[in-house]
Amino acid sequence: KGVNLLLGNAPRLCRIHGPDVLTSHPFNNVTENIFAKIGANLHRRPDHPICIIKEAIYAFFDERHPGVFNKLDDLYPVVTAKANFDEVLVPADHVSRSPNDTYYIDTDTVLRCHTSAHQAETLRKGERAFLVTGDVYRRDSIDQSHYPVFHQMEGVKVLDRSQYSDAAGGTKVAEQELKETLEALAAHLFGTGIECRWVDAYFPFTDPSFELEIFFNGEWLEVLGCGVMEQQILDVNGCAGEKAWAFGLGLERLAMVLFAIPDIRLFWTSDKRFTKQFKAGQLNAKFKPYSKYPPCFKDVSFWLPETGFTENNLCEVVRGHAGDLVESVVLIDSFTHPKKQRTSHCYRISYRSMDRSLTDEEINDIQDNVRGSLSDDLKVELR
Ligand code: FA5
Ligand code: MG
Repeated sequence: KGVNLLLGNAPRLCRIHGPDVLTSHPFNNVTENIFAKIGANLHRRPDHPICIIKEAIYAFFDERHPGVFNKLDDLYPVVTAKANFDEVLVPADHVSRSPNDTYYIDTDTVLRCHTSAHQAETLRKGERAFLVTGDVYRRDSIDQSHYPVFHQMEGVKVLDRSQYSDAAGGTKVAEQELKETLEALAAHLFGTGIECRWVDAYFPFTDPSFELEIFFNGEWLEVLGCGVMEQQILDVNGCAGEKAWAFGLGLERLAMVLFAIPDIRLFWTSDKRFTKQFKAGQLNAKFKPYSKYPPCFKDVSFWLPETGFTENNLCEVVRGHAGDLVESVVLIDSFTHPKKQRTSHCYRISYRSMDRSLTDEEINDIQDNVRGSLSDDLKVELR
């Protein structure tokens, strides 16, 4: 079949610059179901929860800093690797650059994996405070809060010179203003009854860096990353010597907390029982689950190939066959055979539709296809 091991079962054809231009490139790892999501623009459908939360965040910034933030929500998700990585100082050997993590159209072109891809170009256009909202794409694990296509809102604000006297002072002021702003945003969205905590983090483009987590459904859920922008990004993009802060919000995660949406796949359903529960401007809706259908668990065990194995490739294979019927993929056992020096993994795949009951037959078919691709494309030895 000539399938690149590293890239799993990717098709080799992808439209890039609009509907008429097709390109094929051996590095392309964009699968059909991912490709089909481009242009869905959930963040621009007024009655969709992602758009509702976007508007609520806009309202917060308009109230706090009237007329200051410029809002962009229609930047194309196909960007250069340079914009996605180099311009935000992602090191050449950083894991996020791997085709295990990022969807590549060719070696120089990716589906943006974060809205930070637009930081540098927007600064170069002369913007000094802006919000960039868009769909982002990542090869990632599968569970209730991870989906390969999701939405982020990037916020950047360059400080006024009058706010600080030297670089160190500017960093302090930026950190403080950033944290105050995001805490006020959380209070604006969720009220003060919500439990939040700051966690130290690392991003190549900020220093210091933080993540904000919210306690939701019995767990700490990471909702955003942020920090004081690296000086170099400002210096080479028309803001020499200035100070700025930046954040990247996960809009699905925020919407899950606000509307009590238990599973990230629901954002993609067209089931009226979901969509009719949300209306533009209504921030107090709480999702009422329609009857929960039973999950079906399937375990799959295999010896890892000597050529290497990554969980993201497994997840991509499962999504390729199951689409949104897969709820989670969890490693439940791993051991290395002492004599053979080979490692075996056992994964539990949970299948569940949010809209209907599944039949044994359709799940068995999907599972057979998954097993087939695992051995044919990922070269594992099924047990
Ligand atoms: C970033 O993407 C940084 N660009 C954020 C940033 C911007 C930091 C500006 C500093 C300055 P991270 O990979 O942590 O960071 O993702 C940001 C948020 O996106 C996460 O906190 C989470 O809310 C959301 N997110 C990440 N992966 C997924 C996923 N697979 N599905 C749904 N939401 C996700
Ligand atoms: Mg993170």
